[in-house]
Amino acid sequence: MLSKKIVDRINLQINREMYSANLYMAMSARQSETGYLGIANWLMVQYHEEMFHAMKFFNYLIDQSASPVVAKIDAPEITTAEVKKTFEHVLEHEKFVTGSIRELLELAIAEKDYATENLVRWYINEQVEEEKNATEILQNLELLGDNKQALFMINIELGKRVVTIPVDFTNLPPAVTP
Ligand code: OFO
Repeated sequence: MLSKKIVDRINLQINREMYSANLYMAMSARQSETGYLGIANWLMVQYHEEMFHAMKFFNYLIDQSASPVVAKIDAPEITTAEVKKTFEHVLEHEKFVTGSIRELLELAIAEKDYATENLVRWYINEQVEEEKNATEILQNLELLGDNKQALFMINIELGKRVVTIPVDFTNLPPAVTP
């Protein structure tokens, strides 16, 4: 059985994952408006990834006979459609999420909650990937230069990204199986 502290903290993380999903969906909309449909695609795939992250925690609470809470999600603040600034925002946000996941892991360890610890370690690994993806895009922008030709190429490249998570991620096997 999970402690109330752990359940509350997982519910906070569900909210943060759903905020992440909305943030990337909003960024995707801004890129579509400026014609960068490949970049918009990459961000929309990221939206699906984030909903998968949220749902994995949601299912874990269900598996543990605890109650997931679907709370109010803050509206994402997007101040620019500029591509480099957008990916700087993505990286900054992912670093925030990494910190949040680390906090959750530390709580699980302090509570000797080994099942939650196992689950959260999956997210620790996932965050390495999340930060790496944003860093690589920023490095490519640095290498190619932040000009229209470079952005055109990056737009084509990011347009190739496809969703690799299960299509129906609401129906996962027990969440402790990463
Ligand atoms: Fe982008 O990793 Fe979840 O939030």
